[in-house]
Order: sequence, then C-alpha cells, then structure tokens
Amino acid sequence: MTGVVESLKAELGGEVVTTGADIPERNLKDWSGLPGQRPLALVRPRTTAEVATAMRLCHAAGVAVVPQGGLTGLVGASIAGPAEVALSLERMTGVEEIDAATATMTVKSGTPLEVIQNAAADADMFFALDLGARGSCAIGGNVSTNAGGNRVIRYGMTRDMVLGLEAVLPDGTVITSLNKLIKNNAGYDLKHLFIGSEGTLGIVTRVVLRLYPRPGSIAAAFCGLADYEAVVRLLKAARAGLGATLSAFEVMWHEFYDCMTTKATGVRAPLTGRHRLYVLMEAHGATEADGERLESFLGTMLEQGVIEDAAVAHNTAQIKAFWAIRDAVAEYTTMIGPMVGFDLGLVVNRMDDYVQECRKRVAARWPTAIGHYYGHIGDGNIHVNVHVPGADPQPKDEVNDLVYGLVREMGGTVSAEHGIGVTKRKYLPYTRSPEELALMAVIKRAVDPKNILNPGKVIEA
Ligand code: LAC
Ligand code: ZN
Repeated sequence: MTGVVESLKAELGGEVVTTGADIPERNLKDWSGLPGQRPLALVRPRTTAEVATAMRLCHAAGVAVVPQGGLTGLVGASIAGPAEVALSLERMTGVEEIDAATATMTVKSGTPLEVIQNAAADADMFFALDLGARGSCAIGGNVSTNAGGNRVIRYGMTRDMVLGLEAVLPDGTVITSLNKLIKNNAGYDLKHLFIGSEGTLGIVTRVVLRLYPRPGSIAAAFCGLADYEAVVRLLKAARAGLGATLSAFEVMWHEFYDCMTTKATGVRAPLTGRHRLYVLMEAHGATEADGERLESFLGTMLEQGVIEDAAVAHNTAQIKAFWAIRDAVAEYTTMIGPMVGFDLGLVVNRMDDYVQECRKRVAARWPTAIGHYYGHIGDGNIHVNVHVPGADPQPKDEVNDLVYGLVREMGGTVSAEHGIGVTKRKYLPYTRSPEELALMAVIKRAVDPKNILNPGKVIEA
C-alpha cells in the first residue's frame, strides 16, 4: 500500500498527493455525523488527466479510492477509511462555457453550486438546482447523489438538469460524453450510470448543465391549514391553478413550525395564528402577471375554505424570510440536541397516515421524544427528525428500525434525495427488491470488477 502512495507521488507530485498530518481535517469527514477517518493519502488532482492517472495507479495496486466533492453529504458516502485513498475534486473548479443558444453551461465538477447559480444569473439565465448546502456543496457531488432540494416539483432532480458529463472509470478510462442535446437516443444513455450512483461507478469530472431563462417573477405564499386533507386539496388546486409556475410545495407539520419560530431561532412567524399544518408555496413565472396570479389563487383557496390563512411575499427579502423557517434546520443540534434524521419518500396521499403512525410509535417507545415532520411534500418526500432527550448517544439503530420499518410497511423509499452511502445500506432492501439489488450488483461488478471505487457504499458488490 505504501507502494501506491509512492507511485502516486512520483507521477502526480507532492503538491497533489498528501499524507498523514498534512491531510486537512475537512477531508476526514462529511456532514453525516459519522466519525472522521484519516485516509492513506489525499489526492487533489487539477485535471481530468490527473484523476485518470490516480485511478490507473490505484487500480493496478488494488487500492480503494473514495471520491470527495464539497463533503456536505449526509450518508457517509465520501468518508475514506485508513486503507483507502481520498480523491478530492476541490481543485477542479470553474465554468468552462456558457452556451446561450442551447441554454447550457459546462463546468468542472468541483465547482460549488452557488458559484454555478451566480454564473447563470450573470449570464441572465437560471440554474434551477437549489438546496441548503448551496455555498459548500460541489456540482460533482450533486450529480453523484442526484441531489433533490427545494424546486424539484418544477425542474426535477439533478438528473433532469444534466445533459452530458465526463467521468473517469475505476481503471482510469476517461468517458467524455459532454452531450448538449436534449434529445439523444443513440444507444444507452451512459450518464445515468454516474448520476445518483454515489461515486461507486465513476468519478465525475465535468458536467454539461441545462439552464432555464431567468424567472420574470417569483412569488411565495405561507399558508396555514386545518388538516392534511386540505393540504392535498391545495396541492391539486395549485397544480391546476398555477400550472407549470408552481416551483415549490413545502409542508410543515405544526411541531416543526412551532419549534422553528421560537425566539431561539430568531425567525419571525409569517402567520399570527396557529394551525395544524403549514405550506410554503413558491411560483416562478414568466411575467409579473404570473406573480399576481398567486394572490388571486390564494383568495379562491380562502373562499373555498381550503386554507385558514395566508401571507404572500413578492420581493426577495420577504421570500427569503419565509424560507428562513426551513433553513433554520441548520441550527437544529444547537437548539434541540442531536437528532436522527431521515429523507423518506411516500405517495402524497399516505403522508399524514405515516406521520400519525410514526408519532404514535415513537411516543410509545420514548414518551419524551421530540419528532419533527416537514419536507418537499409536492415531490412525495418527507423529512423526519427524532430526538430522544437525555439519550447520549441517541438510540440511532432503534430509531432507524422504527422509522424505516414503517416506511417498508407503507411501500415508501428509505431515501428520496440524500442517497444510501453507508448509513442506510442495511435498509436498502426495504425499498428495492432482491432482483433490483442483484441487477445493481451486476452493474457494479461490470464497471468495477476489482471493487476499488467507493467500495462498501450503496451496495455490496
Ligand atoms: C432539506 C435537506 C436536508 O430539505 O434535504 O432540508
Ligand atoms: Zn430535503
């Protein structure tokens, strides 16, 4: 193994390859909360050719490589063990091209999401992916995890925003597939091997992203509702009444809203009264008239008794203030203490059945437990956070078994957007059939027969 470090250093140089105490702390862990680990070496290539060299050498030596982007993943997929090499894309940043006519942007995979959003805006265009970690996460990680976020209902997941990519295979082969065409049915669409496979099949080095026109208007509404049936009615009506402009439909059960609008967060409650459920809606329109449409739509919803109350925001500051309630999640652990978090998927009309049954089961097992339920309900994606006061550490395995067990009973998915990594591997069979798992293993073995690229993540080869 030391042999591989020496050959990496010999071919790539000491500036690219670091070891031991020279490896920065930030490369030891991600946002999953799992303990950090010091890898055998950290490789920080500057070019695709250097990524390919690193892979060729590690492949020859049979040493495992763990790709790293912005290290904001929540499932431990980018943590490298002591016998593994961490390969960070952090030096491969920058926009290579913006093609206004085809509405695409070609970027290096280490580029932070927020840099891409700003570059699109500077070109009077729009990159639609958005999520809380925008300042830290890298687009290569977004692609590798098929990140979801806040606007999926309108623009889809990362998969829907990627037209082409370049990836390095486990043996160092470079697949340059920088397609810009929306329509391209020439054989297998290979980019999908790398999108959402969490760095187990290839290392993404460049991406062709799909851009949209900058929205001509953005409007948001914060609504209070009496029950979940009303939420479903509101969603259906919003899809019809706002059409394609509906860009977010976030739901919060009252425990979450109450907690996020306490004095501790500094977040102002958008509504004066209290409700059982809250919905944050956003609409991206082409013109100002689209923004006004939201207001008249809400008027109708009030008249029909679908919503109990609503506040509307038209300017960026007001819209930000609405989203602050969702973004305050970052302060969670300081406010409440450690939580066990989930990103579950369920069909929209079963969501509240899930919440009610989960509340019941959690309370029966831990009577003082705090449970929060909220998320991208328009996409069938709910976040659940459970905190058991006084438990140190939190009874993670038991909470996992309870929460995922109920998802299995109700036919949902154990991960709607964060991925499997290592933390959810045990629960993947709750969601995927033996036949599906076997096919995944066949693909993994075909692309990575030596099992050296991010081994042990997602599935066992
Ligand atoms: C969210 C991230 C954590 O929606 O998925 O807050
Ligand atoms: Zn989310």
